[in-house]
Amino acid sequence: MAKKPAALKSMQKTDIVTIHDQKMQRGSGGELHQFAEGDTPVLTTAQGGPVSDDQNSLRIGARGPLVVDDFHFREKMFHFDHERIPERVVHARGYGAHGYFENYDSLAQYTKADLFQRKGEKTPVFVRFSTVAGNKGSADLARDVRGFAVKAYTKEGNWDLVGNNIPVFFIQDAIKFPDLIHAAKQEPDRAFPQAQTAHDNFWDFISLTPESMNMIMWTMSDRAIPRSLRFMEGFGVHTFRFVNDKDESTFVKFHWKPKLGLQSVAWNEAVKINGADPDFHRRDLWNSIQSGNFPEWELQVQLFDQEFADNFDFDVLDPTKIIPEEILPPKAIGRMVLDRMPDNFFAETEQVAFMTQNVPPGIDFSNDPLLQGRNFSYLDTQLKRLGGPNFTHLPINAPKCPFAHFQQDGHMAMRNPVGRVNYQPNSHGEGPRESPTQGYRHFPAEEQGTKARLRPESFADHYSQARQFYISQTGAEQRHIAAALTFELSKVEMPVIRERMVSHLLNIDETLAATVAQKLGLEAMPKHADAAMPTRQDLDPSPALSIVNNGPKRFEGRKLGILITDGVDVGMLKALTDAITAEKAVFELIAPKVGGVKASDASMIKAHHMIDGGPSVLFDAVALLTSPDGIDDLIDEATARDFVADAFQHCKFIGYVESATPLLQKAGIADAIDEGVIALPQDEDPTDFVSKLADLRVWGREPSVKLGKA
Ligand code: HDE
Repeated sequence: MAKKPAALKSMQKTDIVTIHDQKMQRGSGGELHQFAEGDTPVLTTAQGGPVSDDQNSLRIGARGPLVVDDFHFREKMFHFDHERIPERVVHARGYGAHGYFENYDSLAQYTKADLFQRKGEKTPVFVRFSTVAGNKGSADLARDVRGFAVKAYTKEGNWDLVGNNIPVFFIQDAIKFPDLIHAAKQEPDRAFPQAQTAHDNFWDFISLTPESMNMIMWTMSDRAIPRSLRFMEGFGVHTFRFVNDKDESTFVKFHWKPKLGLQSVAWNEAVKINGADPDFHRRDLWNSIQSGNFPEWELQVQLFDQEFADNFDFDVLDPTKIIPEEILPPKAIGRMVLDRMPDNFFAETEQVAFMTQNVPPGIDFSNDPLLQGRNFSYLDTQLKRLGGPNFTHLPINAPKCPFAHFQQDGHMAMRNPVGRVNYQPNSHGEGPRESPTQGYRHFPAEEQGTKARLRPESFADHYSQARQFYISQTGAEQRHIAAALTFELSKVEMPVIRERMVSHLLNIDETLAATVAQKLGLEAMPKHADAAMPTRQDLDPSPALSIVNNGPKRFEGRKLGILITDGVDVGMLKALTDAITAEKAVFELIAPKVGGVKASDASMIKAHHMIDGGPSVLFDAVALLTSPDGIDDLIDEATARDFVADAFQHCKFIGYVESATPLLQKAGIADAIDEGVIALPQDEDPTDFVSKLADLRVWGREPSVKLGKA
């Protein structure tokens, strides 16, 4: 017979033992149970029964089999086995926060929607940001569109504006959505690549779908690798309608503009962030809200009438097109502030159900065929994901205004009607009745036509706005688009797909096509893709489309990484961190050891990261505050060299004290010092350095880095 384990023997000797740091008390039968001390609640089953032992399952003899009487074990395991619900078929990975929308002024002229009637009125909101293609556990910095879904709990029911961070979409008809998403996600036989469009199926579908070309310019741009969820725009994409109390309609497009401006990362940086911190965007939103730096967006609308729509170059119902802001300037109508994280991720962020068809009186749909298809899909998907028709009973989905209806029963019904009457009309004089005056009235648009499967002629120009987007970018941004296309297509194994894509690029911009073809090593230039309509060369660039041109010119909300060693000059460190804080930015300290360093005045300064865990990709700019003695701890560290070399390669500002020069040499940049590599002389105020950080990046450095001149 095998010997009893020592731990078991010792347990039998005492009445109170500690297991996994918990005090356990022996019951009358010798069993162990929770030691309920003071007001520590006694652990119970889901049925409320007190639990005596949650560490050991019921068994026959110390080393014998488990027994089925153990209802506590059975219930605990049953519940665990059913903890997961299906992840969203798209936008599976997301992160949400609560906040409010504050209306600037009455919009009664355009809409009767209650939330827009009164100046200063605040409406609670819940926002969920997401990537599209990746699974729930995928990394935040995938090259992808970001979802930007806002649920406003208005006094007349929930309004869901389920948008993206890009104002156009891949397809013009919802019936293509399953194909698009099948092609974008992992290939069905091999189940990879995860959270990436860099594979044959995606580019095959795209290259056979010319209507996607405008969107492709956007997704290959830096918009698809945002630096922070706080630094990206949101768009309702489709044309909607505002309807006022006279039943007059105005077309409207919705745009969220981040107060802290737009910013993205470099592709090489994104790849490294995904390794260093796959939760980079989540952590950033969590940290900023928890520390009281509440992200804010302004809601702007483009308002237009039928006459504008009739005269605009493109069809306003076509979701692959924008209306340039220079042609129709947006009007700011309110602001949204996110100021509270959910108490529980699953209950709120995972279970929130956004539906485009949730609109209050005063907001209506247009005939955009993508929007109309979405209005069908979103209700359907909630049933599958949340398991029944009562998902509106979940607190995150329930309206915050009074509501009354006769829907009843179904799985997990939690709010149940009382009394006899569950229908209307009724003779009891009880229960709610519809209200023709207060109730939602669809805009009485006159529609006519032949029932058929068709695509309007007015949707046929697939290249002109793609070109307009491309020519609106700065040189650096255009380089990034070419590099992204080359990278993605380099992962495509079928040469015919690469060639077909280049044939589309020829219709957008010949130089772009030539660059990509050359970088891919295409043997010969393909012919231009057949186009239903010639590309208009006369569309003016739209400066609003460039991120770099519209940079915030402030460091506010960004993060400086300060590399310190033993002997760091405390005076300088304090001056630098004070200047950063005054800028409403944040800083983190990186040191050879996370325990910290011994500073010039012999005080101990704790670090946020050890050098291996705090690569420079996690920061917007870096400062090297070494000391002549301390530099020895870093000089032979590959991670310290990468810290500096990456910051340089990613075109970041680098501040350095003289003793850090050997590190610049190791990183190979000592001879490539430019306006972004800034000496921080002893006893000089670092405010100048901090004010230069407002430019965010030194994109002019990029070509020299690429050519390996550094
Ligand atoms: Fe979605 N989309 N979508 N989509 N979408 C979903 O709904 C769908 C489209 C967007 O954080 C699903 O609850 C169709 C455009 C966001 O919970 C599903 C079509 C835009 C989110 C669905 C589109 C979006 C979704 C999956 C083509 C930007 C995440 C889970 C007609 C304007 C919301 C869910 C969240 C989610 C269908 C196209 C944005 C299946 C059929 C265009 C932000 O219903």
